[in-house]
Amino acid sequence: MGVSPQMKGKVITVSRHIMEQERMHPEATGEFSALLGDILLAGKIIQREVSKAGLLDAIGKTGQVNIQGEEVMKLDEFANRTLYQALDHTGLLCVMASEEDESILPIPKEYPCGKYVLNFDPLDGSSNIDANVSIGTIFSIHKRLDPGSDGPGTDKDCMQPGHRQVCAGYLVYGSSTMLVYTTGKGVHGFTYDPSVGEFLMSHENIRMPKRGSIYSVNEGNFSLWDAGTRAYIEHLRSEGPPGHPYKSRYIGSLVADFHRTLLYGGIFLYPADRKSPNGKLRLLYECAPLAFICEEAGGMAIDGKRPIMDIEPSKLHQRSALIIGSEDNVKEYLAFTEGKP
Ligand code: AFP
Repeated sequence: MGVSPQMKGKVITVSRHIMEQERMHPEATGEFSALLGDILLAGKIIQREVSKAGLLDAIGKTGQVNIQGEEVMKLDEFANRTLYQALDHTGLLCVMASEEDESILPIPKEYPCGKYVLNFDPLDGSSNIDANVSIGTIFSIHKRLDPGSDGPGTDKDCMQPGHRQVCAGYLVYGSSTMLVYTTGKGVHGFTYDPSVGEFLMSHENIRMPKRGSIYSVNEGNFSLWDAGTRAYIEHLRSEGPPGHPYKSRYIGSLVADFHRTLLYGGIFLYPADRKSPNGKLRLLYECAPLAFICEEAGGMAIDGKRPIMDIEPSKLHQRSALIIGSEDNVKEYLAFTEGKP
């Protein structure tokens, strides 16, 4: 990772960063920059509520169950509504899909439709809110399939494979709030400065270490995994790199576990198991966007066999296994599961 540009006396906001990148593309209309700006506006509002969660009656369960069969918490609903309302009227999107909603989210009839499609997980890791653990918003942007259309987008627009993403990113609401995003030209991190109300570049061109010594997995599921995955985790427990045993870290909040893996290297696994034979995490809202970021930073992301970015979704809420992280660690996992350690 390079020296923070702020250290060099430059203050780079997200809009300046995009503008500088777009200068290299004279055909750019500035619409994309506006779209990211609106996502960030929603992110600022969500982070404000997240930071107040302990003070207000905002935490606690609503008692409802979302389509994944999980309990919905009040902040999930708030984040979901905030993102939709920040983006429904902009004329930039033709459709949205959220992890919290069973069907696609159409643009209201009174507003024009645009050329982009947004998939998002409004508040990932929300079962951790009561414990003050870092949580996040994950987003994935595609172009609509029919560039000539100005009508409403469809399920198919939302169900494109990861390799067609034009942007992916996440906001992590932790000890500070950060945006990490890629448009396929490197991965960049911006930290929110509440005193100026802007995200300022703090991590330029993030590169994931080629190998790391941290593994992250819910080991409570050990007995449910296949033999290869069990053998791999047993290897990490017992071996580790010479003189440097592996460390185990698992928060249970994907954005936070991934963010650490991106910066420090290592591997995060949510493999398929007997309880969740197709994996637990959602392809469109969690796996594909993080896979785009990971690959752009030099890492690897697979579902156990195939690259996540190659998977053609067949359902809006499709689940997938996810093995993601430093290239050497993911290759080593593959060697174990393919029986060639
Ligand atoms: P919640 O949003 O319900 O907290 O789920 C979080 C999550 O989707 C993802 O962020 C975690 O990595 C994963 O689930 C944790 O799952 P386990 O509790 O099964 O380990």
